[in-house]
Amino acid sequence: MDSKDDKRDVSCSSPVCVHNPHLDALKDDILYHFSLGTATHDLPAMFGDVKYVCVGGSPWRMKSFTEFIAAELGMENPKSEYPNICAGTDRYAMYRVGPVLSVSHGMGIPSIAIMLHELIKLLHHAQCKDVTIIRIGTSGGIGLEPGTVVVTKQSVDATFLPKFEQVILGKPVVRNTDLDQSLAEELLQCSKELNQFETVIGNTMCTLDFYEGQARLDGAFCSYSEKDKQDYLNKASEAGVCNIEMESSVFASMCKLSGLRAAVVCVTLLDRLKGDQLKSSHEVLHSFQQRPQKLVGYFIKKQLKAKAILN
Ligand code: R2B
Ligand code: URA
Repeated sequence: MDSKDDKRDVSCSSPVCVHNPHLDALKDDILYHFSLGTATHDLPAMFGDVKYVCVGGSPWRMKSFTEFIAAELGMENPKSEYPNICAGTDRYAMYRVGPVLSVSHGMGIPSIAIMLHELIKLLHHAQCKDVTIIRIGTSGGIGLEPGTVVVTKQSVDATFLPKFEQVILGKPVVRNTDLDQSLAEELLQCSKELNQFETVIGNTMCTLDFYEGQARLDGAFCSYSEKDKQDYLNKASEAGVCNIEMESSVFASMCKLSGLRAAVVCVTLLDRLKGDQLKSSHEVLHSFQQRPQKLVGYFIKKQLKAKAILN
């Protein structure tokens, strides 16, 4: 099967672009996995002033991110209650404080892709402008001290190429996985100012699986040797790969198509050159997972201060 490059013109009149002529014919666009819709909810009133969207795998983590951001921005509500906007479904969770929306996406490309289709339509219907979107997550590092934060330069596939392949009507379509380089640099600068943990900019490999897909030796099945694994991870490292996770490629490609300024910020939980199993204590893993939140919290606060929205 030949693959085709998706070189469509991404310019469009809306600040958050959808490229789908069929949408105009829908009387009610039902965002099924959010339990929201254009006929049942006033999306511009609910979301029109959102400026930052942070997405991450776990619903619990995205709620705690909202609580953290509320405290950072001095926008805590007196009861400290942040209702799940998607309470009508258990597929994804969504929280909001001030201009910051926080949404969970589950694990893997299919799960985040479904969420992003509906999130991009939500931002489009709500007529949001100047939105920055950041994925905060976890990853396996290559040759980095565990706890290092990686801001993704390029998301690459399992052959180390910066592309995402989507099968459409039975044919593979190749999409670009470029992320916003100036945003990555701004985040790196924020980490220097925060001065609490090591942060690097590097390539992130996005895989379809946590075990065989990431060259682990501890899955239910494994047909390769320790040396095969080390050779593969060393090749990844030579290609500039600093960490491995499971969502960045489709995230980058969909954000690029919709014209969203996007970044991926993941902490490394272990060094994959030294092992496969996550042996650190719950406390250590928990504190590592807070690092992307802290960095993005600092970034948002700095930006809002510069725009004189905060004192
Ligand atoms: C990082 O962690 C998850 C797997 O444990 C996956 O969602 C990812 O990208
Ligand atoms: N998430 C991954 O996808 N891989 C790891 O090794 C750790 C977290």
